[in-house]
Amino acid sequence: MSKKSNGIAIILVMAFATAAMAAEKPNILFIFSDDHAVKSISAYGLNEITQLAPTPNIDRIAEGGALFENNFCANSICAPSRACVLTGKHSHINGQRGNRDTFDGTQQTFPKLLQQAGYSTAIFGKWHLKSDPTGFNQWNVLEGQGTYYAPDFLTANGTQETTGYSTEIVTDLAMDYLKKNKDSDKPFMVMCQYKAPHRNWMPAPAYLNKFDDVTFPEPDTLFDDYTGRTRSASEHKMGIDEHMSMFYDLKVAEQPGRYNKAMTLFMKRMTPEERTAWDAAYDPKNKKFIESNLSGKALVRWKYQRYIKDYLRCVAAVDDNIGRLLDYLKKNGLEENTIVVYSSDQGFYLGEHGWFDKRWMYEESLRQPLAMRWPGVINPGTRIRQLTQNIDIAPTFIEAAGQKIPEEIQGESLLPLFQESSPQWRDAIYYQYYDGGGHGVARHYGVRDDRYKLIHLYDTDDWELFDLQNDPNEMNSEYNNPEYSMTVERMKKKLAALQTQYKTPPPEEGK
Ligand SMILES: [Ca+2]
Repeated sequence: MSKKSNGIAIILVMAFATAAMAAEKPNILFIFSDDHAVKSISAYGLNEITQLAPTPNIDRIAEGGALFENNFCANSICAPSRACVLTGKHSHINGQRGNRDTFDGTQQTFPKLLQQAGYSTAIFGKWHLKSDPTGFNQWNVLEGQGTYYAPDFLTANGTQETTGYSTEIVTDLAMDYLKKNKDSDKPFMVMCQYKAPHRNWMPAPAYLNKFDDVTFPEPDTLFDDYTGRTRSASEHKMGIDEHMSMFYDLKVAEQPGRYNKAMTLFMKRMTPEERTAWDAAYDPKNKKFIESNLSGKALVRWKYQRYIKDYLRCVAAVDDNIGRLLDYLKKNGLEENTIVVYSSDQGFYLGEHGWFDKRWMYEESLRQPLAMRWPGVINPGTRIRQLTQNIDIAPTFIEAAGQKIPEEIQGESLLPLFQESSPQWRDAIYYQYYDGGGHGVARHYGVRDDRYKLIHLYDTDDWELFDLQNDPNEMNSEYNNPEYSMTVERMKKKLAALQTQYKTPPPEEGK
């Protein structure tokens, strides 16, 4: 089939789909977590983590629709990624370059366009954009990063205090909204945005002893020595070995000189019953740890186990609560006409390169999970291999709602990817991280295609090139390898073309 006739076929299929959509606009349930690494989602495959800690409910979304195998964020940090999702634009255009910026809520966003299309819109949970949410009929958002226990919510009517566990409360708020709108003629668009599994990984009471009898295999690069790359990786401040706090991150009770104010305040938010459950779970494990007097690699290994287990305990609660939402849709006849999306703001290091946290353009933090179920439009079991990005979510929802995608949106609607024949699609994605200094990560931008990744650490003018096919763990930059000189040249051209396309300012004008 020629490209032209292929295009016509897609347009015809889309025309039918659009006609069907116009008759009844789909509801949208957008479930979004924080820092959830692709590697810990079993829909992406069984590995050393998911075989011990599967995510059956996220998998339900993927199996009932599409799993995006190559989905990426545009800027791997919380607030910027959220702004990319809302606007469909890169950080330098939407203005949210780092976590310290305040989101300009007067700009165009997909929730505003959906409201104009007749949707009832709401957001519950983590917002993290400082300004009040705009474009929502209801918003109950966590104050700043929010807390795992007894989180305070900001609303249009002031602060709402709660007791209980964040993931469960956010789910309850979303379900209350769905129940309240049950008899409404309007389609809904609900954003259910969990704090979990963000640092400092505090599990819910029922999950405190989950994985106690399990030892998770360590990633191959837990003891990375950072040779093979530019100086920047070695200048990190996100090591499990040195940069995790014993009390705040690892829940070993406070010791003299190890006081952590934030963790103490988090603990004070627990009810007496929650605190009792917490101490009953951690005290015996901590006692055993202190008595073992570990040091060196053995200590790093212990920290890794404590970290990965707490992270996965938080993920397990997210997955269970997604199950509650999916069951509600099914029970109330909403399954057929609701688009359900699961995603997270970026990926995360689960011990790879010895790290926790995100920010880098390396795979673990660049990859962003994305699964989308839409019965009748997306065939169950669909696998999308094209390079997609968080800026594609807004135009997808706008098109699904039967609206015209504004010209200035930089992402692409994902809808053409659901057709059987391959549509024309981007062959590379652009990335830029502006929030220099946090966790020792230097500012950088880069380009990734289906095999290579070129990174420019522009403050020191260091370049890295990775061949993801031969070096999936990104341990050796090939930038100075003469065998890759043609590839470097080609990727630099691609980078320049994307910077022109996305109107990126010269780096010195960035923040
Ligand atoms: Ca995040």
